[in-house]
Amino acid sequence: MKSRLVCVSNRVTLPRKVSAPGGLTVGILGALKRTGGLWFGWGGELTDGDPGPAEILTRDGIAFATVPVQQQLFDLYYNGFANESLWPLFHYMPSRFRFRPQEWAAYEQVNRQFAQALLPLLKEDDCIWVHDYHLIPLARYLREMGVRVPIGFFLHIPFPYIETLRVLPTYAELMRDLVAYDLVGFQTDSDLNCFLSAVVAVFGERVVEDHCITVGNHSARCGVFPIGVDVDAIQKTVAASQRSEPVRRMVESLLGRKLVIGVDRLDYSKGLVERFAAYEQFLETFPHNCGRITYLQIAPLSRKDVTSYAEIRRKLEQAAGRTNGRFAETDWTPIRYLNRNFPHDVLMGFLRAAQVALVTPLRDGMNLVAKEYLAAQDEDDPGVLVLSNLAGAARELTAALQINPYDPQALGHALQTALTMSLGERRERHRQLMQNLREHSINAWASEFVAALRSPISAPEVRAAS
Ligand code: ADQ
Repeated sequence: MKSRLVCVSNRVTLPRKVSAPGGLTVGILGALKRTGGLWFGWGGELTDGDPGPAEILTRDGIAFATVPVQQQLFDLYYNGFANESLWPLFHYMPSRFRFRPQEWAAYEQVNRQFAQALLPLLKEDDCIWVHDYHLIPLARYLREMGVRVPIGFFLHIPFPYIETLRVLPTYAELMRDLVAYDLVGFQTDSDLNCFLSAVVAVFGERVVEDHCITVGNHSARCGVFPIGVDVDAIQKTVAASQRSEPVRRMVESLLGRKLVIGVDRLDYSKGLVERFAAYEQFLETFPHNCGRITYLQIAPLSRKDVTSYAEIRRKLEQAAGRTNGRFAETDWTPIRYLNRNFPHDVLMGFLRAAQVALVTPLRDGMNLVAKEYLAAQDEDDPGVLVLSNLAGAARELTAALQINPYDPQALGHALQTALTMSLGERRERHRQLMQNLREHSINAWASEFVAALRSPISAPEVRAAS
């Protein structure tokens, strides 16, 4: 019998409680639905005292084990070190980066508490898969507590080049913690190469051989595991959701106008401010589109307690108000801007209805919305994806219309090209993109990572960086 899979992430999304959707939730649930197992992490509660043992709820073969985080640590750990130090730096935005030693200390302490709470739940032949930048030190603490089972780590966001990473005063400690894993996985070749640049800077060239890093008496492997989507499941969902009330109402409200869509968590890395500015410029440059297209931007609020997120929210409200004030007619609004979550099936129905998707992050580990949009299309009459060349997805989705998200003119021209593209070209691009999507599915992502983690060192299935 295969060993049990234990996934660990900062936040556990309990069944029927998807309030803050994100790519990580989609990925972990996708992996655990296939194999069953345990998902451990923060359940969303804060406590004044000791976090205590995990609470466990079992549904459909998955055990959800949640712990609270201490009130006085949460803000420092989550809003502070994770989202004001690591997130901006790993997204190559050092101007948004800040470092506070007490936040780093809280980050380490929460990781230690996670390890303590996970320890009693572990079985001898488990295999642990830790997700994302909130939990980099977890393996080290688990090892110190005597855990000997394989522990892997997957980074959902980009890994920066060493010269950017060096901005972080504790970068060497983070590198020490990363190489304490048995397997470290990245979204793209470029992230893996950046990681290796940091390994060499911290430990020297001699420690790396064939994507195996040996420090002291421990060896860690590293590889590329691009996350994907479940194409068949999305197509099934779309078929049903097209007839659903919210999707029908939205489509009817377009009155035959073409729909341009954006779906992103409200985050500065997603390039929304730049996208809104480019759309305003687009309406100026190509005025015949006025009254003929509707841009629907869905951007649920995230990380509300981080200052820079409040600032970007204000900027977007102003930009949407300005564009609508400037171009709207009594019977037409250029931008519909919504800060809401939608059930997954409704969202897929919206994506299907759009002739163009704008996915223009300033930096992104992968970007699942780009892939979901493609999977949701009608292959006989597919829409066009306008994609940032700074998203991890751009490495695979080369048949999308790729642009630099900082260049408003390029974005405007790509949007115009997308709106007027012939059916033949749309079909051909879509065909190529779908091939890619099927190759790098969510199933391939999870099964390849877990197989590599379970297999002994020098696993051939760990893909090398090119
Ligand atoms: P995110 O930054 O959250 O993920 P993304 O990959 O686009 O970004 O995933 C977002 C997910 O949330 C998608 O599945 C999307 O459908 C869903 N979603 C977004 N808005 C929604 C809404 N209003 N209602 C319902 N669902 C919504 C991080 C990294 C990415 C990486 C993923 C997965 O930042 O680069 O692709 O993890 O590894």
